[in-house]
Amino acid sequence: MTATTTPTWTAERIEALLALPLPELMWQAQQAHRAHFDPTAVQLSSLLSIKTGGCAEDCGYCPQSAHYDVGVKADKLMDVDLVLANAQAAKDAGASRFCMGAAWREPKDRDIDKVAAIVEGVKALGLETCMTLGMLKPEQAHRLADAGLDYYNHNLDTSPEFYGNIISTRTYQERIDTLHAVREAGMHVCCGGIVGMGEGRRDRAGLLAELANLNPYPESVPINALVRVAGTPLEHAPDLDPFEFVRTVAAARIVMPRAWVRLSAGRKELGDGIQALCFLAGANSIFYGDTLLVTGNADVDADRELFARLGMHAVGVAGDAPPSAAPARKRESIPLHVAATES
Ligand code: SAM
Ligand code: DTB
Ligand code: SF4
Repeated sequence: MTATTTPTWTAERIEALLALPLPELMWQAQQAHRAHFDPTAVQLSSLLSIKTGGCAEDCGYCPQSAHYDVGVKADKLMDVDLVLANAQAAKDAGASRFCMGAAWREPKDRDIDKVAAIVEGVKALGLETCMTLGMLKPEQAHRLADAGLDYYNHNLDTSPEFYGNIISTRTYQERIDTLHAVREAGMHVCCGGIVGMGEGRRDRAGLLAELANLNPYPESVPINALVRVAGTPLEHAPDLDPFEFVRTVAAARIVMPRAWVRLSAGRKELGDGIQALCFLAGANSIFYGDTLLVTGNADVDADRELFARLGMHAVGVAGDAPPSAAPARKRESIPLHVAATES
């Protein structure tokens, strides 16, 4: 009997996928999608910033970095009651997962006590929980897992080669170390990146290769389209052909066939046509609700209308959970200046 080997996705192989004629790439992605998922079903995650602004890191895309003058006020950690009210509203609106983000380089040990109480409260509402709090030490990851945290989001953002153009205060290896700590603690990994920061196709392939070769690969893969915020170093990042975004989603589906591939930041700017192509390319999750962390998201009514036009539907953890009511506004989306895209 011959031993089977796990295929290894190299950046070269993925770059070749990205270069396929679009109909061929879409066909391969659709086959991978249909092997594991209902292609008409989309999972809804709702996002809340539980600690906004004033972050010590210098991520060049981020409106929450203290290094840039963007007009985002630094807040302290939100009270648990307010988080729970937002979580209930997200659940009522049809979300199955509640994702909470904090603008920290890394949480302090005393922060972990507070966020553990938040995790317990949100779980008790019957929602899946996800947090993104920056770098984690192994013992912090274990404490979050013990509190019942289902997913931890920590993105690699781009290829190892391009990374140094975007961030100087945290290394690629530190991100991988946090992902290992999350995995070791028994939580699901949510890890993806950003498209449109001036990187090349080879960098998009390099990011996907890093993700696909995590063993196991992430259960959840957010693909963000850069939101160009005035005041950040990437404010004037060059326009990217939106079909490159579609290609990236399709390749993500092929190399991580069982993952939830999430259309994340930048959906509003992508427009209905490109989003529809992304769903056909294997995207099966979105961030749903008025705001992302501090910038605006696609409108919930527009999302419902788009799903209806495409004959698609929302799924929850325990079966279908179609959106029933608009989520309550959690905080005013800050009127940051977001540059228009070419599409
Ligand atoms: N501070 C934590 C961290 O960096 O891990 C958690 C929050 S951070 C905002 C989560 C992710 O949001 C980043 O890794 C990045 O991929 C994405 N993100 C931030 N600003 C963005 C922007 N302007 N456009 C697209 N994605 C963005
Ligand atoms: C992810 O990959 N995208 C989300 C979530 N993980 C935390 C954040 C998007 C942020 C977009 C810009 C903002 O509103 O701050
Ligand atoms: Fe801080 Fe996260 Fe923004 Fe980087 S992406 S500046 S770590 S909040």
